[in-house]
Amino acid sequence: MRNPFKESDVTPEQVFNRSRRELLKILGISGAALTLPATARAGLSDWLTGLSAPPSPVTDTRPIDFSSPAEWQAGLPLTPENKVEGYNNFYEFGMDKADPAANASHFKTSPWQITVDGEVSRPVTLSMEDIFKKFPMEQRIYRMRCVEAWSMVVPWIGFSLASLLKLADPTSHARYVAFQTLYDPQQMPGQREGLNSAGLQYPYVEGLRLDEAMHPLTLLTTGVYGKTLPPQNGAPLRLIVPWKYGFKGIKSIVKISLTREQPPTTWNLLATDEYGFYANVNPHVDHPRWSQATERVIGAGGLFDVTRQPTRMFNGYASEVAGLYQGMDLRRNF
Ligand SMILES: Nc1nc2c(c(=O)[nH]1)N[C@H]1C(S)=C(S)[C@@H](COP(=O)(O)O)O[C@H]1N2
Ligand SMILES: [Mo]
Repeated sequence: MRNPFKESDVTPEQVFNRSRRELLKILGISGAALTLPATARAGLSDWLTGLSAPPSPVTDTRPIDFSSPAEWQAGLPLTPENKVEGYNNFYEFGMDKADPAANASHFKTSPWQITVDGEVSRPVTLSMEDIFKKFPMEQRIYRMRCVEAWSMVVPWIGFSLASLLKLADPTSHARYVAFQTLYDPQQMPGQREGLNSAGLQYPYVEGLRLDEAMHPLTLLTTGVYGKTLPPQNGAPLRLIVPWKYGFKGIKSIVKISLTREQPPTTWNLLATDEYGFYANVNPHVDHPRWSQATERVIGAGGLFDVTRQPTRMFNGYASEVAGLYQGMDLRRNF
């Protein structure tokens, strides 16, 4: 597969001198396409805005103590820090890749509490201070693959979600885990804008099957690049499930509920045919509007760096997680 837009159609000069709207015209995107929901434009705005993400603004991150277990240090070239922290999806803070870094810098992440409830024998509410006291932090270098067909390699810091769930002690009825982002329209402009924020319903919600949630790779993430998460990356606590598309990695979590039934998930609520509950990275199952066979590598390059690589089954984690889906039709359970 190739990039849907011909680089030869646009020169760097044009890119820097023209408005986005004009650029869309050059690229042959009609006026009608501009009124499509953001989901339909995701790949496009991605291409237009992300490749030269500016350095991220300074936020009040602080260093974290962590170990670096050898098994998680995958010898992969890291995506530069300014891209990880300047090229984001966090629709509560805007729809373009540079918006979250620009708009979330004053997001108040302290004090912060997270509650684990539902089908558990010991519901718990923890502050971030409790979290750092109770759970030793580990650096884990994971591949990250967005459903929009771009990818990064990120040195996250966090701990296995399983340790937190064990603390709450799921009952025998627990089959799924539901996650919820903070709902605070005062702080999160996207939550005030309704349809202007891609039509997503807020708070952002996500979910996993209990066995997926208990898998050692599933990371509750508190930091990146040696320090606490910047707001645009989902401070102070977000989920990372490296074998699934990035949208499963819900940010700024305040609530985790163990449930009997499969919980609703934000992108699935918006477009059921396009974003499934499982969202396992799979090069053989295309998105209805684009191929998932390859991915654009977000690297150190500039605007016209369009390095692509093949996408791997389960994002390269098949030997660890394929067993979770034995006997399942992955085309139906996309
Ligand atoms: N609450 C919330 N969580 C979210 C999103 C969002 O818009 N809101 N975007 C998701 C998507 S589509 C991706 S690819 C990742 C991006 O994470 P990053 O910006 O840290 O790379 O966050 C996910 N988590
Ligand atoms: Mo994404």
